[in-house]
Amino acid sequence: MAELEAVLRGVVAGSPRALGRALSWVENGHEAGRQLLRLLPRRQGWLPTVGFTGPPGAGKSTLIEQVGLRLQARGERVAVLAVDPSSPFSGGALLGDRLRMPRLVAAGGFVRSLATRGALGGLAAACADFLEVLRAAPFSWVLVETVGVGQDEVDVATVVDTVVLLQVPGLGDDVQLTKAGVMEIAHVFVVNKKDRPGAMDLARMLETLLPPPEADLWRPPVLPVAATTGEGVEALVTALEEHQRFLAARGQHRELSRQRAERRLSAILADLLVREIKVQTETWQQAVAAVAEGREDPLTVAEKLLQCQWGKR
Ligand SMILES: Nc1nc2c(ncn2[C@@H]2O[C@H](COP(=O)(O)OP(=O)(O)O)[C@@H](O)[C@H]2O)c(=O)[nH]1
Ligand SMILES: [Mg+2]
Repeated sequence: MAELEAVLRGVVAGSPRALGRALSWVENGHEAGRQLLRLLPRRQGWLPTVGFTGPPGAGKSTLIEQVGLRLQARGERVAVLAVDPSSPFSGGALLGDRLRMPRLVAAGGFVRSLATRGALGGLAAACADFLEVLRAAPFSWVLVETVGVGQDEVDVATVVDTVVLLQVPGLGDDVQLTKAGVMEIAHVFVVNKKDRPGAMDLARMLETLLPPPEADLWRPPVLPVAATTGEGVEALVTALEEHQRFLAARGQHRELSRQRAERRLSAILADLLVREIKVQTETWQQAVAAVAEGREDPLTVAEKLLQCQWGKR
């Protein structure tokens, strides 16, 4: 208990050690993590959050460090989370060893990579919990890197305000772009590695895929960037600030918070309910068998299980 209190105090003070501790507890799903989440002070005011997504090797880590450095130089306090939606099999090693942002850490940024194994409510819920920890600390921007592919990218997009989608030339452009649902979630398109051939063509093609500008709707900019040299990064930071201002000016904060609360509650509730029902192993096995053997349809079986569960209360 004394340890929990010390970690709580450390988180609020922004101590990297305490933050590391707190995030590990949450990552591992320990009781200490749940306790911490219950006791964290709720922050007043808005904490801008930006998700960076795109294929492996696109330059997300390189770009995030550059963006972070520029924000720190302006007096902002930056935290970076790299979220690895690892399966129990990959063990979460995908990002851990590769995520190094030495310059950003030297400039006072906080950088941490996390896995989301077995989180109640899935990847988005785990991410939301990590962000909750950071919200109690004195950060002014949070940048999230995802190693997601497909659905994971879309999930993470639901817990951040601004989604940056990285594309790079020469990867088979059509494949990148048509991946279901990924175009739709982006607020800013970055064509990284603009030093490479084909970058400008890719940027022009992206422009043609965007819907025509409409009054009062956010128009995602397409920004050619070279993360390694920093070229174009200033324009990206400006775009991130503009998108944040756009959300604030339209009173979107309240609506975003409401949507997130609804999604988190639904996901956690569904998980809790399933766990509760599965505890009754025999009933559960019978139900699974009934569906597997085609004796009953899954909707009917689910409704029966739910009724039984309610009848017990
Ligand atoms: N030529 C070039 N290489 C880049 C650029 N940005 C990143 N890279 C390189 O691309 C590789 C993958 O970068 P990384 O940031 O780890 O990509 P991530 O997997 O998306 O996080 C590294 O070798 C980077 O140095 C760029 O703008 N131009
Ligand atoms: Mg990376």
